[in-house]
Amino acid sequence: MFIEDTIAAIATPPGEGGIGIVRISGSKALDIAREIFIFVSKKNKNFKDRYMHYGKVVDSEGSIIDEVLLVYMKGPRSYTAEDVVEIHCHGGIIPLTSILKEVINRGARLAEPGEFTKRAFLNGRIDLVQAEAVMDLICAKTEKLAKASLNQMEGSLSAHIKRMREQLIDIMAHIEVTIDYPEEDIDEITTQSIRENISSIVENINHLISTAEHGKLIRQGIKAVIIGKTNVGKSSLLNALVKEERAIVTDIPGTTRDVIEEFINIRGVAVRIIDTAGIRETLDQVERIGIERSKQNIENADLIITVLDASTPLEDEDREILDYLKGRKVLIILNKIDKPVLLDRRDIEEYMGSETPIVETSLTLGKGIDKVEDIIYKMFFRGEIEISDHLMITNIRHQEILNNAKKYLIDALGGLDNQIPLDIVSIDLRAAVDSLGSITGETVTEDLIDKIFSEFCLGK
Ligand SMILES: Nc1nc2c(ncn2[C@@H]2O[C@H](COP(=O)(O)OP(=O)(O)OP(=O)(O)O)[C@@H](O)[C@H]2O)c(=O)[nH]1
Ligand SMILES: [Mg+2]
Repeated sequence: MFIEDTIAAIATPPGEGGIGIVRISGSKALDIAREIFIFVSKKNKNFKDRYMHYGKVVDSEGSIIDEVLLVYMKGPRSYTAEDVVEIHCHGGIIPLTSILKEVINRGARLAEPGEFTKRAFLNGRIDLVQAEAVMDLICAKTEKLAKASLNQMEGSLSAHIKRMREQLIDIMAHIEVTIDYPEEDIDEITTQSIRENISSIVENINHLISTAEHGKLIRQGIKAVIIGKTNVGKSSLLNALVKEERAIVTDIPGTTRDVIEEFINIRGVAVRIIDTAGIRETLDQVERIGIERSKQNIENADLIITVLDASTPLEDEDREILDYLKGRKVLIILNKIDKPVLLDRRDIEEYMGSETPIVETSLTLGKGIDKVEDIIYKMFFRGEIEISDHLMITNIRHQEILNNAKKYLIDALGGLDNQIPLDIVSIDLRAAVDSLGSITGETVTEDLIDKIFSEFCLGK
């Protein structure tokens, strides 16, 4: 595909900053640079490929807009694989928009969101997985997602998908040969080896799909809800985890009335933590609505952190709450252990089963918080996943496609079992090959490409 026009955009976020960057990509990029840029140096008047040039940007009347550094990257050795010019000016809205306006006046067009990366893809410099990973890296709120994205940007997932696709194409070629020479009996061995090869690819896909659950947690974070009776220390726990006085803490039962939400980062994993109104029988209408909300929040939580007051024996109200949580992912906090402890942790183990993790804390003394974080992390990331050497599916689009490809392969295996002619089996294999190709973008529609890139930010 040949892309004719030259695009431009402000590549840095809006607001004030030390530096702001206007980026230009396309065949006119260098001409535009020549028109608006004046070299300060008397000796050098040439744009050297991938060098920083110091000078001034001027408008059509010759008045100076800003003092800048300009870098020219000749295609294909640039982000878009086209000629790219970046103008590094002062990071204020006026210099940036004035320079952009000047660039547009000289023949560039305003870029659409993600269009620079889309060009990198259309020009064949990166594939779709890598392009999507760029956006994931930009939007990543945790180190883990950033790391997984970086891995994908470097092409590890793409290479893996490509390999599976090539293996399938090999199998199809093999089948074709067999069909072309029907006189040579298709022996059992041939079908057997085809079956084995397909099975091993299915296994491979299964493995990738199995990483998607982690991938989803890494991308979206964990939703954890803190519940318990009134006055047990739920808001104190939220504050301790957030490390600031976010929620009001008092010794009056029923202090928290509404749901309070915060994001915390536990060892690179985003946790959305929600403090709720303490659950108790009450006639207070506002409090009742709060309690109703507490219960609603429990429904779609990944983790329910139940706080109990260790200085009072287990009461019916506690048991009611615990009953409500059976079969869910629960972490139990025995708080206020600085006071004489009247609650026996064995009672809880007996009640909830010995696998339910229990942590003892004194939130007023700041004891046990590390342990809470540790357990939350381990409940979701058992055996410490090292993303650097693991392929991981973090993108729902990829996950759905893998599921589809797997379905086709299972159909193909079923066909082999039922002695369906090989050329029919081959149709399923072709469908699987096409599916896998749409992950990396080898087989993909224009609509899908537009949709993916439209979700990017401007200037990327
Ligand atoms: N001794 C002791 N007191 C604590 C501890 N943690 C919290 N408290 C006190 O218990 C009282 C209630 O704490 P909160 O964090 O407001 O409890 P809550 O569960 O959010 O209460 P509601 O919002 O009313 O449901 C406050 O006076 C806290 O200072 C602890 O570990 N030890
Ligand atoms: Mg509270």
